[in-house]
Amino acid sequence: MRRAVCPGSFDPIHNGHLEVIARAAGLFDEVIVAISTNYAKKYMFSLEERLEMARETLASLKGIVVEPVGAGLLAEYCRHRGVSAIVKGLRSSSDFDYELPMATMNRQLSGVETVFLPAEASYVHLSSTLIKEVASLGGSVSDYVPRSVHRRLVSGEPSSDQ
Ligand code: COD
Repeated sequence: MRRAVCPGSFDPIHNGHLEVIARAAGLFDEVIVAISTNYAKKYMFSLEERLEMARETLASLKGIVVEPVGAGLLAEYCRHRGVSAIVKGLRSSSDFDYELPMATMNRQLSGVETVFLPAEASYVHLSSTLIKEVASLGGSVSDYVPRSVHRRLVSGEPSSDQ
């Protein structure tokens, strides 16, 4: 079985992420959407909420598993879970410059390859950070996030553990 991982904070998951995850599911037998928690980082949504939003949104797609990934090395997680490829979406050359050293390091650490998929043109400008900023200032983000995320963004309720 060819198993891949799409790692990220997904704070929150948006249509650019979803598009890459769906394409990855067409290339691999199983795709793990691995939601990370970095304790040095401040999230808008708790880990439970980020897992819930991803699961609600991806429920209809076959071959996708959503799970949390701890604060340790992604390479170690890949070895432990029998993952042969990390799939990342690339929006720009600066994404590539940021990702390339990590891809090389992950391959040297555990033999896992990184597969880069070019971002869909209509989502190339999307980031979770920009979406949260636009939503917090009253702009419409309904074209950019799934319904379960939109509902939480517009309710403006802070997550319970932040
Ligand atoms: N279109 C397409 N793809 C997109 C878009 C978009 N509009 N926006 C984001 N993406 C993709 C990118 O590939 C990104 O990597 C991924 O979605 C997740 O995005 P985010 O913003 O949710 O995730 P990040 O950047 O916060 O996640 C970083 C990781 C957790 C992946 C990274 O820090 C990591 O690998 N950490 C593990 C610790 C580790 O092993 N460190 C050593 C590395 S060698």
